[in-house]
Amino acid sequence: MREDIYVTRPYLPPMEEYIEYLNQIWDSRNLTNMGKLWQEFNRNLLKLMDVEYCMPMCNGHQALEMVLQAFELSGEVITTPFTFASTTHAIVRNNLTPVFCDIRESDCTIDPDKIEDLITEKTTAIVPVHVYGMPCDVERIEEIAKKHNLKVIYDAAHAFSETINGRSIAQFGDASMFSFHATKCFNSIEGGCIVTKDRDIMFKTYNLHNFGILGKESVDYVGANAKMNEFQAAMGLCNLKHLEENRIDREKIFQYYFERLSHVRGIKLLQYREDVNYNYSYFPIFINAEEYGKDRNAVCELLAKRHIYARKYFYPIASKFNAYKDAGFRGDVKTAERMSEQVLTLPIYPDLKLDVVKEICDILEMKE
Ligand code: T4K
Repeated sequence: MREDIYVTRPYLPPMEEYIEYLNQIWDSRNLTNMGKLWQEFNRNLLKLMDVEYCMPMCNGHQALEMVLQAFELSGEVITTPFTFASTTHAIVRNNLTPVFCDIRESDCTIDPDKIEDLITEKTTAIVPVHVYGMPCDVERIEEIAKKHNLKVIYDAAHAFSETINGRSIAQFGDASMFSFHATKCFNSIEGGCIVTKDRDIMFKTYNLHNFGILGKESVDYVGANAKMNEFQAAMGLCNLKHLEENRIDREKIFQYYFERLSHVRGIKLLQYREDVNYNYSYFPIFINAEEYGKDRNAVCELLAKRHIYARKYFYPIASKFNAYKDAGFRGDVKTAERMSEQVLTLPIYPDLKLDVVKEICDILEMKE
């Protein structure tokens, strides 16, 4: 019998490549606190993303929380509910109020046409999400932010290494957070980073992530511990070497799904742009029960019976979280609600066999 199939599987480099770095750690006895491997990893990230400042951290969530704190925001932050729990939690844990903006049907990112109506005198920032690695409308968002004097902090957890019209996605907004979690297209076991062109924000985020310590005898901010250790940095360094070959392997799977599923009645795919170099981390499909004849949950169960574990990323949407049920956060998000009830993200990872992808497409085309 074939193995169980999950929505993703972490890429692991050849073990001897990791062991080379482990030898360096054993020699140096430097395990954490911005050591040599962390520094080397950071230099490589800076080059790859073509940004002024970058800082690897223990995970993407902490990175987002810290950078939001560094901006010293107050009041309301406009964001999307169509995302992982981390985005809104990072806002709420900074004592900010999320205001939910609806998404575009074409790519599930925040709808720029709906942002301005939500701006009040309390609004201080926009936190859009490049969900599934689909770039937000960065130009429109920048225009709106400039006009209303708002900060833009991207949750770019899914968008590592992407480019828009040849330009690194990391260059947009006042700052961006990328996740290097095991389930992402690039991993440092757990991990993430912040990028920005603002020197002061980077300086402050750096200090915040190390307890707010400024010098050996000076603690200037109420920080936390969000440091990336040397074992994580080592995995990041190994995996960077395989980034492009992995992207190419995922692209093949993406193309196969796309060709087979784009014509299935009742299944909708997102609109992919010619000018974006995608990382192909996710393959979301949207099932219209009336047209397809089965709803999303039924399809999910059908696949699970064959030991194929697709996921409902992102259901429920953040505005429906139990955690926020008494919070009264505002926002009319009908498109996000509908899309989240229809979505199923299919397995995609570099070594997923094409036979399995074919099997999934056969099931979805109801040939079996
Ligand atoms: N913003 C956004 C938009 C995000 O999507 C995320 C994280 C963040 C912020 C925060 O970034 P981090 O702090 O995580 O760096 C997973 C991930 O844990 C999470 O990182 C990710 N988003 C989210 C979309 O997916 P779960 O709870 O669905 O993961 P889990 O454990 O169910 O894993 C999914 C599948 O992956 C499993 O069925 C099997 C496979 N898997 C997983 C792990 C951890 C493996 O094969 N090996 C593994 O080690 O959240």
